[in-house]
Amino acid sequence: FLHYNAEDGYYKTSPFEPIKVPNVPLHEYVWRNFKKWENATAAVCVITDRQYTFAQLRDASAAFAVRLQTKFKLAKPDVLAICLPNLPEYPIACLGGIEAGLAVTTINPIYTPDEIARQLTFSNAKFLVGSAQGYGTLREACKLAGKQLPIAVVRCTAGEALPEGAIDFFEVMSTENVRYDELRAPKDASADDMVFLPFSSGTTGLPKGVVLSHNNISSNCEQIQEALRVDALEYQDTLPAVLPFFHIYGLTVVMLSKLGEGARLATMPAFKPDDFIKALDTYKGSILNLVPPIALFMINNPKLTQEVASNLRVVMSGAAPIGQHDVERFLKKFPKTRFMQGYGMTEASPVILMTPEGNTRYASTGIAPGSTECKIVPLEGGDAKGVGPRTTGELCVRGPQVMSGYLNNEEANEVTFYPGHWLRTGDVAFYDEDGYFYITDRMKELIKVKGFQVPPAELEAVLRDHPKILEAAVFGIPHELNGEAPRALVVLRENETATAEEIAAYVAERVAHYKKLEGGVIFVDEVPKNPTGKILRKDLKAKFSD
Ligand code: 4UW
Repeated sequence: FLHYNAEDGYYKTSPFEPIKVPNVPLHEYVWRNFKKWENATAAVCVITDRQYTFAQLRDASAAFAVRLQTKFKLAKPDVLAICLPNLPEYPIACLGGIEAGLAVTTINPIYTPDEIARQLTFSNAKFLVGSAQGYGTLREACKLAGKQLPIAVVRCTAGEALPEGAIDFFEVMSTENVRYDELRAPKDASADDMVFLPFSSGTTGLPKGVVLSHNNISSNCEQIQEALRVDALEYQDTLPAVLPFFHIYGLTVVMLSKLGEGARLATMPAFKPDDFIKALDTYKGSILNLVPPIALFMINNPKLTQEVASNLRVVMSGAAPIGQHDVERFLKKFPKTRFMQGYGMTEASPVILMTPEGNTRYASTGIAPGSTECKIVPLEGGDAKGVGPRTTGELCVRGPQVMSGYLNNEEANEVTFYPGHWLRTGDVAFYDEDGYFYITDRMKELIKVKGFQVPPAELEAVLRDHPKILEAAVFGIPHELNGEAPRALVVLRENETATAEEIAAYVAERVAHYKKLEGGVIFVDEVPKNPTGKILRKDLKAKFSD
């Protein structure tokens, strides 16, 4: 599967069959086989046991879609924002918005009002779905963004009151008195229209809107299924859904691809050891998508025995590197599971590589799924031609899952793609003679904490707003459990003094907690830069990581 041509140099294609691009609206794709399992449970809350069958989930989504159109007068190209923890209602909000013809932007529910406001502004969202608990934060965010959005809230427990001014989500998804025949597909709808607008910092700078189409996401679901083979009718798979749905990994790989195959989602609003164990034990979790810190938790927690996890047949890790040694320890403790690794990024819907069945190369993140092409380009770029096996360079990818580009950002698109719509991942990798890829480093400035994106530019902007700070540079240092931790170099203004604790606390107040300067603050006289004023992050890492 290694090819060569004059334009691309060496590139790898997939050993899997090419996938058929579904070319239908995403909600139709997800529900395409739902008749086979309509009375099975589609989503259940591990905390409250509140649950929906596939038929209930589909009907509630359609009801929500009708009300978005008729009551709230929303239509393509409006954007729906969802700022929810993992709840069984999440897919209702998401697929309902899509069925109404809207694009969906998903927001991290632990964001600060400032962070939420920024995404509301960038995405130009017209309607917001949140939780009753988060309502105050959402109101504040709307105020900061200068928007008066309708906010529908999910009440997670029976006793929870509806906050004043909020719309009851249970009412807008109610199937009572709904006129489904009033639902209108957008006139000029195409499966190449934007369906999701998640945010990613890509190779550099602040978060940017990633335009993902119906076909991008449904193609990726097809690619995942080809390698993973969920079979609801044979295995009645349950997926403990602990990875957040707002992140592309949870959204596509966990929520949409699994609902489309008839698996049951056991949702958890946050990672809590006891709930997680309950999802495996009581709810019989059989397929589990996780990030490396959760794999470490499973290895080290004595309560989590092979017996508790006796239904677990597949485990898939991704979003950050996992050590070969940890995979081996995992398999020693859970020998009956198939351990897979996946690699991807928001800009590719996200899956780019997956380890196939029977894989024992645990240091590898796998091979290209169906219809995906990969090449390794020398780090200095040059004419962007791919190199042969066992040579490291930047991994570039092409396929039906790759975004069309960042929203309204030609400048970023220009540097993110090589000619021929090859997406530059910003990751350093090589492949072996059999086409297995190995991620060895990250050349982009992004920091990943527990698999979440922490863009240094965002923290640098927060630091620069501090009255005592003249300049700042942020980079990642290795962290045993979380993978990486952000560390800041800070130059104070003349005659100012400050302590590291004071600066770290200032940042902590203004960002979601995983973005905190866990790696510490170092005061310096100047930040090392190249002649054009660009921060030399590689040098910072080398010089200030100890
Ligand atoms: N090893 C090393 C990995 C790996 C990795 C990602 O936040 P984003 O944009 O996106 C993600 C997507 C995670 C994901 C996708 C598909 C999949 O199958 C799976 O696991 C089962 C996980 O996190 O961050 C993208 C960046 O995260 C790093 C890498 O730097 C990439 O560019 N990354 N997966 N297995 N590093």
